[in-house]
Amino acid sequence: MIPTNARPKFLAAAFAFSLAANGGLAVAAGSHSGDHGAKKEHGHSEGHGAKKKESHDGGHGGGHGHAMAIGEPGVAAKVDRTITITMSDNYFEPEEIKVKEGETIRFVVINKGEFLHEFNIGTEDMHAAHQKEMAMMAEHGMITPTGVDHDKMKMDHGDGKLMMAHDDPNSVLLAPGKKGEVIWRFTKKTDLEFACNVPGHYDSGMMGPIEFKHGH
Ligand SMILES: [Cu+2]
Repeated sequence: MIPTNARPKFLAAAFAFSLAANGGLAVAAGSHSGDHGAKKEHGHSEGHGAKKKESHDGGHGGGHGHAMAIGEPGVAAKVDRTITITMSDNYFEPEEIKVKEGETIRFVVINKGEFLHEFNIGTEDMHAAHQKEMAMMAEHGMITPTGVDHDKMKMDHGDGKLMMAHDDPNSVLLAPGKKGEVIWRFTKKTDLEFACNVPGHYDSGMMGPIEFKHGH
C-alpha cells in the first residue's frame, strides 16, 4: 500500500514539473504555489495547484505577467544608460548593478567565457524556477555546457514554448564569444537579481544584486 499522504505529494510534484516543462517563466514561477500545494496533506492538493497555475498564467504564455512585477521591456529610443556586462566562467563583471526607479537600461552582454552563460533579470524565486527549466533543457541536450543545440531546441520536447523562455525580454542566453543585449525598464523598487541559470552557475556564485538607488 502507498501511504495515504505520500501520493498527493508525488502527484503535485510531478504536475509542477510538467507545467514547468511546458511553460515559460510565468508558469515556472507559478510552481512555487505548487510547492505549497504539495505540502498540504490532503487529497485535493494537486487540483488546487493546477488551478492556481492556470489562472496565474492568464493566457500570456510567456512570462510577461511576471515581467510587469519586475519592470518591463525597455524601448530602445528611451534608453537612459548603457551598462556593459561581461560574463566569464562562472562570474559576472560587474558583481552588482545599481539602477533608479523608472530608468531604462541597455545591458550590453558579452560572453568572454568558454561556457554557455545567461544574463537574466528576475527575483530569486524566478531564477530558482528558471534553473529547473534549464536543468531539464540540459537533460534533453537542448543546451550543453558550451552552447545551444538549435536542432534539439526545435524538437518537440513540450510544445515549443521552451524556446520562448529564451526569447524573454528580461534575459539573453549566449554561447562563448557571443554578444547580446537586454533593454529593461526598472519601473519600481523590487528585490531583483541578475543571474545565470545555466545548471550549476547560480550556485557557484554567478549572480548579483540589482540595487535601487535614489537621487538624480
Ligand atoms: Cu553561467
